[in-house]
Amino acid sequence: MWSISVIAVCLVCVTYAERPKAIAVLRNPEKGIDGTVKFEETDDGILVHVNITGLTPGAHGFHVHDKGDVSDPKCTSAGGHFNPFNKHHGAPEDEDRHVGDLGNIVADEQGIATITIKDKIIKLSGQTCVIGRAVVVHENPDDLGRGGFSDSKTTGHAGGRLACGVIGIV
Ligand SMILES: [Cu+2]
Repeated sequence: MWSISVIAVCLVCVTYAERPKAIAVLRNPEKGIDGTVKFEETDDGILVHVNITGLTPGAHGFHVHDKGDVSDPKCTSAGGHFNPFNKHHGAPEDEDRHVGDLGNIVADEQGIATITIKDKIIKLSGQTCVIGRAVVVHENPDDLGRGGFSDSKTTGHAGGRLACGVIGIV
């Protein structure tokens, strides 16, 4: 099942004439969260431009989850972290990490997170293509697998899901 869906998604990804770009729109009206996450391919990896408002100040776990199904308002339909190589959860710079492990975003006192992340593992084509999957922002900080909690090595103990959006082609 899994391999079929990856092939289907990534056939789409490799048909670009120019360098691919993608975007996810994250909205949770109930919590007043609104923002975008833009993906841009460069020679040096993928740039992930985050601009989200309405968060609580501080760090929030930030991942690409397996499924682009955001039908559940609580984002559970997005499944677990995108993890095609069946690794442990970790920090973005770790060898042992899920493909979707993008670490944390930090919101300022106004609840605004504006940050650009550079990542060399996620891609907009091929086996680690994230198009068609979902970006999820969590309630709590991601402990990057180091917190010693029962779920540190799977979810980073990042708690509930505040908002999610499907990654689509621009
Ligand atoms: Cu997550």
